[in-house]
Amino acid sequence: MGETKRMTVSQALVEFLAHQWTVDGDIRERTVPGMFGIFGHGNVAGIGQALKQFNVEQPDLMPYYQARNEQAMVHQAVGYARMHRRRGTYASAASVGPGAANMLTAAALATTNRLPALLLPSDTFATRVADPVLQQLEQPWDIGLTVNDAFRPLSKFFDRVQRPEQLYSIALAAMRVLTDPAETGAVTIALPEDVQAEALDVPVEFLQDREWHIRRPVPERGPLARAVAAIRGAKNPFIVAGGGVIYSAAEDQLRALVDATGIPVGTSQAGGGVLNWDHPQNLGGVGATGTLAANRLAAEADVIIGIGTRYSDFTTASRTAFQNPDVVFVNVNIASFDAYKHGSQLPLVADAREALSELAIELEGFEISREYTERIAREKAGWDAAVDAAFEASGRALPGQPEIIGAVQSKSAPQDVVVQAAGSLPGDLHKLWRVRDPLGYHVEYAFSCMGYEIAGGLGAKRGLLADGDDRDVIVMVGDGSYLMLNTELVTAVAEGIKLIVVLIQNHGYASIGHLSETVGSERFGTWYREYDGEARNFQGEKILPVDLAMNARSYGLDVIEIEPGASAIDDLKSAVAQAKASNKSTFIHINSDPLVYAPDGAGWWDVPVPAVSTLESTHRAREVYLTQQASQKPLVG
Ligand SMILES: Cc1ncc(C[n+]2csc(CCOP(=O)(O)OP(=O)(O)O)c2C)c(N)n1
Ligand SMILES: [Mg+2]
Repeated sequence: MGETKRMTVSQALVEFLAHQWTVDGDIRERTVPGMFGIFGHGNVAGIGQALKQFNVEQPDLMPYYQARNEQAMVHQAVGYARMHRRRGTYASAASVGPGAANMLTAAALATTNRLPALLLPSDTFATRVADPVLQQLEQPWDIGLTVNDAFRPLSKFFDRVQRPEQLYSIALAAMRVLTDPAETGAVTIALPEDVQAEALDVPVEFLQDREWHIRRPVPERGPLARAVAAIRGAKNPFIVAGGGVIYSAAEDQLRALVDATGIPVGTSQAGGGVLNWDHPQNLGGVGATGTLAANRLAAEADVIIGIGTRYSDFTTASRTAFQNPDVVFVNVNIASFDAYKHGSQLPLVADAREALSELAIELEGFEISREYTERIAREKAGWDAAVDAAFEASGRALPGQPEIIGAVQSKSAPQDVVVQAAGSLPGDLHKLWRVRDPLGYHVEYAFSCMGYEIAGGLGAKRGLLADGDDRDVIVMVGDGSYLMLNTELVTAVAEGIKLIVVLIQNHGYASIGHLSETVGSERFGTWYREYDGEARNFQGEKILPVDLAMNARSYGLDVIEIEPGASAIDDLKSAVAQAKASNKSTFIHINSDPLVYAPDGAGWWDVPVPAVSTLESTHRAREVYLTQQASQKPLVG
């Protein structure tokens, strides 16, 4: 046996993680540049001691960061990973039981978004000598089961270090999945608290620098030839670009292809930024929250070229977006699961950048017709005018969300990053936000998790700062999401990390309220109002005395409150400019009218309406639902 070092499992794991490097072409960076930890029993001694020891001996080895909630640790890791195009992410260490369980939501978010996050939940004793310990889940039918088993369905990799010697194989397998573009997501290593503190003789080889080269598989020749033949035979092809284009850093290759061929592009939420908003071929968002321009052309297209998209129901408008009866799908995706969606017979299982380069070569000389080009220009101009109109200040005391977005957009710099996740903002941003940078549009809409906004935004800012990039992160957040998880503002203050937060106060759920109305449930439970004891609901007039500006001020942020009135939009513009000029975090509070909507993009979202009901509103909604459902294409693939 070669040289060894006597250390605990935790010390070995931390030192191992510090020596992992992701390599992508010329870029080489730490795969795990730091670790979050909220300590309790389970990790205060094991991982906590290891971090302390390294903090004393080699402070740069594994920087430690605090968070206020375990869920928010993982959101930050995901925000960072997205800004680094999946090359790096943080580890998140939690104590046993509730600390670990708090990470479940965020694990699902990472996996759903195909973004890497390394989770280190502590487990109860492997020896079970002191069972049941504080916070241990006891299941009489399986005594070995712990809270951490709930990570299994949420993780792309899960294992538990039951014996110290297992660390090597588990750590290596975890890193492979974390850095594999087709498999990445939540990677969970459960660490029993006794094992964390046990010693072993670690081969020095395990602790040396190790490189993980991002795989970029090229398309196979046969599938490529078939895809090219289909595209060459197309009259009106249409590209659906997703997050895979950005993670693969394939924007230049996409632009080259559409410049040469004229094929128009619609983007998913994760694909926002693949082309500048004003590129003539960029029709903006496609699907349920898409633009009229993209949705009209997607509906008629004979060949859909999906690139790095999961084809979520929002992207496909619940399988109503592609109405050409003869439509075929060419799907470029590194994950075969996605490449075969829509029953595609033309899958290209490949890296987006490699596939786009090959397609550009093979499609040389192919161009869409003049007629189609003119149609694209017309539809785009029509939508651009609709956005201009939506951005115009209305002068009403309570501005609508579209004009608020317009004001924020007008004062943000082209490279600034807008962060959002849930509520009515993702849909409005998808339609309206004019993306001017590949990383400028950060809307988490795979899991659409309320509470991601501030934590994810902080992670995104960390990602920028790690590269010495000082552009602003602008978190736009609704009152509902804010109330669900806002405490990472304290973390931002503690580390002096600058965020700009625009809080849109509309006293409830504009999004689900509108949805509730369209499905016949009359906004039940979607307002934040004083409880009406007689009616036994929260539907009354009395809004709550909650003051979220004061809340943010209490955390130590600079706060700007926009007073309702004719000048609210101008005041908002000045506030954003002031926030940008500051080097501290600023919280901008604005009241908004939840009943003002963005222009219609003719997208549909399938949300089932009850088949029988005693309510007239539900009957009416059911009738509309059945008509819309009729255009849904049956599930194939
Ligand atoms: C954790 C979580 N719970 C529930 C939902 C369902 N949901 C989506 S949007 C929304 C309301 C969001 O309210 P707010 O942040 O105020 O935004 P608004 O709709 O007013 O724009 C809810 C409850 C969700 N997306 N995430
Ligand atoms: Mg709201």
